[in-house]
Amino acid sequence: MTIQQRDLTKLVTRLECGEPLPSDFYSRTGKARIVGITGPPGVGKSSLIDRLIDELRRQGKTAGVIVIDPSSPISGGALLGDRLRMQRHSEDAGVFIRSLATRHHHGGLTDSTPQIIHALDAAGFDIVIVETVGTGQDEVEVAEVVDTVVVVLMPELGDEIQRAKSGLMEIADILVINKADLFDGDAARREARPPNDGKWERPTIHTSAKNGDGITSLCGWMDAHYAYLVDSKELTRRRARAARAEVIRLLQSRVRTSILRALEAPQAQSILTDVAKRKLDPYDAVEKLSQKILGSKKQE
Ligand SMILES: Nc1nc2c(ncn2[C@@H]2O[C@H](COP(=O)(O)OP(=O)(O)OP(=O)(O)O)[C@@H](O)[C@H]2O)c(=O)[nH]1
Ligand SMILES: [Mg+2]
Repeated sequence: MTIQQRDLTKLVTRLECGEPLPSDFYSRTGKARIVGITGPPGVGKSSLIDRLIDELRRQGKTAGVIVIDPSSPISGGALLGDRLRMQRHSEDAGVFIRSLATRHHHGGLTDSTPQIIHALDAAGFDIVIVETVGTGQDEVEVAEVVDTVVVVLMPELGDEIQRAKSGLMEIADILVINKADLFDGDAARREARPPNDGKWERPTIHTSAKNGDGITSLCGWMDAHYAYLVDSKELTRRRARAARAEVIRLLQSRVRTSILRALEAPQAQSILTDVAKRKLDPYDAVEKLSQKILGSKKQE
């Protein structure tokens, strides 16, 4: 580890507050495997990650974990104990766990998530795991920033979740059906195998975070998926897409800030007043304002 846990904690806090990554960090990223673990509230994502950490550490790998929106509306504070259970790894220098609060109701990413992933990557963790609550709307976001998407479900989910499932299925590289101990599902012992004809066939793995069944198998499939990404050059494509998405997000944020700033100018205020008074059409207002803000003329 090139950076001490304590320094990393401070750095992550600064990133969370919107500071950019120190300039020498980004060039050191790209080595960690980034895995997203997403799924409806309460299916056992955190409990699975807790088990995964054990398995990864047994293999001598280090892990950074980012948990987004830990207080889901359904499970709420009652599961604090489970979150604390994950924190049992906090004494381990090979594990770093950080929860990030989000304003989004359905999970998704916080603005600083990509930067924090980079920080953990540059800090030298072998694998960075991002937990998000996915209910069918925002999960595309997580798919944009990770290499491998693990979607966690459990049998007998409610109707609403069943409907949202298709959105989740679209982004899943690995599908996990957790809580196998509660249902008749055979806690699968399917071993990881290489993709067929160079194509990735999404496996479905039954696990129990409660008794540890299927965790080794899940780890094996995560390794197999990464090997597939490297062999098929899909990793390069996914990372190019992630870089593009990140730049677009930052540009949007920058442009939005300059728009808001420009609108404070008296001239802009009077344009807005004219729109409110129906003296000026909103489109014409945009035409006038965009020339001031972006220095650009209307695009045909
Ligand atoms: N029986 C059983 N219970 C489990 C299993 N995995 C998790 N649980 C329980 O299910 C509840 C939710 O587990 P979490 O790990 O907090 O689930 P989560 O998906 O991270 O939940 P949120 O982050 O709140 O969306 C807890 O009470 C866990 O103890 C499992 O494999 N079997
Ligand atoms: Mg959780």
